[in-house]
Amino acid sequence: MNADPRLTDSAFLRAVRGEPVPHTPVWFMRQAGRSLPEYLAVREGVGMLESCMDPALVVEITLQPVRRYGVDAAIFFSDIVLPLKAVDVDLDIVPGVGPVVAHPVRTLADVEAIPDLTPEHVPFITEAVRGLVAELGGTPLIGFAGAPFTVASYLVEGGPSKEHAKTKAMMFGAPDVWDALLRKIAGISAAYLEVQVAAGASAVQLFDSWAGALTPADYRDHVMPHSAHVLERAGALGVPRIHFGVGTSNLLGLMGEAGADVVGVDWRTPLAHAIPLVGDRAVQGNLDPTLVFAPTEVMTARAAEIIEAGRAARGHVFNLGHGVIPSTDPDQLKRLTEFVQSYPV
Ligand code: 1CP
Repeated sequence: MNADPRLTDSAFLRAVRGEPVPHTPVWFMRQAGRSLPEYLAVREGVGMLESCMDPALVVEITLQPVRRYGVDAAIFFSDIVLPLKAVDVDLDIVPGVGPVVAHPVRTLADVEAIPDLTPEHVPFITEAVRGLVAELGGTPLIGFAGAPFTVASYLVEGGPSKEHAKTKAMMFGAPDVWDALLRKIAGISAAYLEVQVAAGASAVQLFDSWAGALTPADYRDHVMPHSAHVLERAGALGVPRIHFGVGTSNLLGLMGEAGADVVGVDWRTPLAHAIPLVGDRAVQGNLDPTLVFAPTEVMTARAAEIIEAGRAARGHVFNLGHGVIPSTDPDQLKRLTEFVQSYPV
């Protein structure tokens, strides 16, 4: 692990450990993908899941934003539902919609029918990560997985959802099924991260994108122990763990306590508010992704405020407050990267 000394000493890993940095490291959630013309070109006629299972394509797509922007970390090109597909859950990622599950999970028997994930289910992931680490040299690769609540939402609803009503109905009304489901997903997500780290990923991010739908008490009682299990298994491998969700200002303390080294903050919560809540941990974020559509000087003025606020944290990794919006102008992200990397530390 971390064989290349440039990795250990990279701005990203230094910030994550709370050490002095040469510049504030920056990467963007969903940097690989829809906003890049070179992405659309290589994806032409290839389905999303098919792309994720093609190591050469995964290497190329993951590297595209690193080449174009010179960001301080790469995020592995995959999806949070890919490990479910790998264990043969009948699902697809439908263009313009997202993950769609053919037979939503409702009963204990449905949960028990989902196999656990072993490395043999995902040889293409091992191959892609190894290939990437060789190409990336001193740029760290962030592996990722979906957190149990967010992945459960797709499995129970059958697709994207705003209210997560069926999911929460199971959580409130069928606690035994819920517990079994979250335990199952936690095992799959942890095993998926273990494969990525074993193949050379330098850090991991656990995406609990939809956890903001929960009250702190419900998160603590019904979700947090399962996310903590995933983070604990990743931590046992010696890599830093980033824990991110959207609309989680009421959960930031718990998301840190779940076992994160870095807490991702969405754009709605000012870093000055978030930092005292996460304790002695680094933060990641949190420019409003729509600010890249503003004039460059408006965008960079906001970025400067965020870097200044980040000084109060143990460490700060600059990012957007959620994923890159598909219609984003790549040139504007390039200017943002250069601005952050040249801003005095
Ligand atoms: O930089 C990258 O693009 C890295 C790869 C990546 C990541 C980290 C993709 C590719 N998906 C994800 C994670 C992911 N997938 C999350 C967590 C991050 C977040 O909150 O944005 C979630 C919730 C998903 C589920 C998902 N997959 C959605 C959201 C649907 C909804 O509920 O609103 C969508 C649209 C997808 C499809 C998808 N995943 C990734 C891409 C590039 C796409 C678009 C499909 C395509 O290009 O055909």
